[in-house]
Amino acid sequence: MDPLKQKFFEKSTSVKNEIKELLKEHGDLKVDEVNLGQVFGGARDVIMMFWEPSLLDANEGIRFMGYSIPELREKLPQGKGNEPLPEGLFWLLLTGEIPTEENVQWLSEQWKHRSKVPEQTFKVLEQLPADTHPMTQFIIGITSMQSSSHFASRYAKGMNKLEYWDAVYEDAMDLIARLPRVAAYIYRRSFHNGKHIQPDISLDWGANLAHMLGTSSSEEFKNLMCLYMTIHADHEGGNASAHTMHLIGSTLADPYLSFAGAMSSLAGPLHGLANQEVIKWIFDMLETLETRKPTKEQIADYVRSTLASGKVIPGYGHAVLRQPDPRFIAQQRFAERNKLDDDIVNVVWKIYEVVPPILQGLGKVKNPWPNVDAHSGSLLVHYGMTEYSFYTVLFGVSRALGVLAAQCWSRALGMPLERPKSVNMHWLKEFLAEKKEVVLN
Ligand code: CMX
Repeated sequence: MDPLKQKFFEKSTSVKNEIKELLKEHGDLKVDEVNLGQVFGGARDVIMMFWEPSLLDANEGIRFMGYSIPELREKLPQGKGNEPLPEGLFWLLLTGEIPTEENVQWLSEQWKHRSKVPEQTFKVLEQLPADTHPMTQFIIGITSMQSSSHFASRYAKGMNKLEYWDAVYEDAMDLIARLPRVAAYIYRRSFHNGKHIQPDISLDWGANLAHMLGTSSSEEFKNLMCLYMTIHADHEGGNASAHTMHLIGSTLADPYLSFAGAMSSLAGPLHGLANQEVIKWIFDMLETLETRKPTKEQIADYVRSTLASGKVIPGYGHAVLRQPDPRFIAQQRFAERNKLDDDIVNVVWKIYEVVPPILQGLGKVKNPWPNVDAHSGSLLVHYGMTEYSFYTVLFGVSRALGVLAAQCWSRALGMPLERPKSVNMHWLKEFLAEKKEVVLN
């Protein structure tokens, strides 16, 4: 057994035993109550899922296995620059331990060995018009690799359920290893006339992705990709892409199919597609205002006109967070540390000063602060990637780390088919009538 698999097996077995004991003693303990507002309101805050790799606090932001983003930027092994290596994050999500330099090097090598993308994937992608949305191409690319799923083939041969986690682990490692090449291939065929850049096996996973994208050969861009891939990886289990992954995986559909579903969720503008919407909105604003250096007053007017036309301000608000997103702040720190004097980055920072009070003034927005998507596009533009319809693919490559680690956990812990309850109008009316009777009596 490889060292990461061995460590994950030990860790997940101990958590599994803990859960068994916990359920034996406290299985009936109430952890939550659901009100009618939540039934109709997208199940906000309802506790109904176990997701070991990360936990989101409304004020503090995300913690990966207990570590905040600033802590991870300090503690995880770094590449050539001073940003954490995504390999280290994946190791942490499976084991709960900060890896050593040796551990991440081993993982980097593993992913290189597993990175060959099946020929059929390129052939399938080539059948699509080059202007097909990159997320559509990404989802098709992922499903085209499904025939190499260890889980699917071992299941078909009658795999013992105690081995599910092992097969998911193998698929997770293969998929993560291949995704940078698939993503870069889509980018180059869509926006660079199919002039592809071959992988550089001397580079780590994130740097190699930067290299294959080819918009900037700078070390800074490679560092940015390492940071980007680390901070977008996971955001506990209830967000749409993670939850979709969890739900599909619970049917024992293999990781390729589950991940393709997760990416369909990520492609919605209220979720991951917001990163493209932010830059599109900024570009439209600058074109309308005929300047690359708008004043705060000009931005405020544009924000108000967006709201007046019944649209949201992309990159602002969150279903859980109630403070500026630490992932936004991490990107701001990156720009400051690298002294990026960039018009679009400066516009993003000005928007950050202007938007929160306006959203607060509406009196209904629960979180007026920026989320991760408010900043990411401006950094990509700085390093030459202006084709914003591609941005969500990058989010997706990163999100693979979190949701695939979580799927290893789900199968190791023997999580069952997910099946919450829904109700209809007839049920609600009867329920309310019964309640009224109880109150009157
Ligand atoms: N601009 C304008 N109005 C907003 C808003 C924004 N950025 N954020 C929330 N609101 C509005 C909602 O549309 C809602 O209005 P109605 O009652 O008229 O329908 C009201 O404020 C209350 O919403 P909320 O409880 O504060 O927020 P939700 O939990 O319902 O939604 C989110 C969260 C992210 C979908 C929402 O804030 C939004 O649409 N933001 C813009 C899109 C975005 O940036 N998405 C990315 C999120 C991060 C990610 O997943 O990548």
